[in-house]
Amino acid sequence: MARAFLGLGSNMGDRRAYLRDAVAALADVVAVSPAYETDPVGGPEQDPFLNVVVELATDATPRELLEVCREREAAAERVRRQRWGPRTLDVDVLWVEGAVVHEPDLVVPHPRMFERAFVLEPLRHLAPELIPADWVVPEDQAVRNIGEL
Ligand code: GSY
Repeated sequence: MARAFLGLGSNMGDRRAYLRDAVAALADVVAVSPAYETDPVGGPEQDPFLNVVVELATDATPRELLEVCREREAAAERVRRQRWGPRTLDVDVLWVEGAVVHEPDLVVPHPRMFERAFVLEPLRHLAPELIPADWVVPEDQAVRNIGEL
């Protein structure tokens, strides 16, 4: 069994429901971070996201986890009209214990996770040892803990 973390975000429609439904459908969930309301990072002007990080104890490979992420996005009838634009659900493989992957459609650990407050602040509740010692939330990435999902 490996420890693994997935990042989930939504900024369209009933954000909480999209996240709750996705988490409920995941196998091997060990813990769910508090939900964070977060400023959008990148892309066009858009509404704030709700983000959570989920911890799994899993035998799945990173690629199998990517498939799980895609299935959850499809189940949310993911709408995304623009690259980096608003979406009903985004699910990313963030980190898998012992795994380093560099493939065109899958990079693990996630290449931008250590720059993103919407990942690191929820992750801090589950795996504080993964947060860089010098990490501070950038001024342009406001995040607010809104409690249990
Ligand atoms: O990469 C995940 C999708 N995404 C997000 C997100 O989940 N939260 C915030 N705050 N900004 C984002 N920009 C993108 S793209």
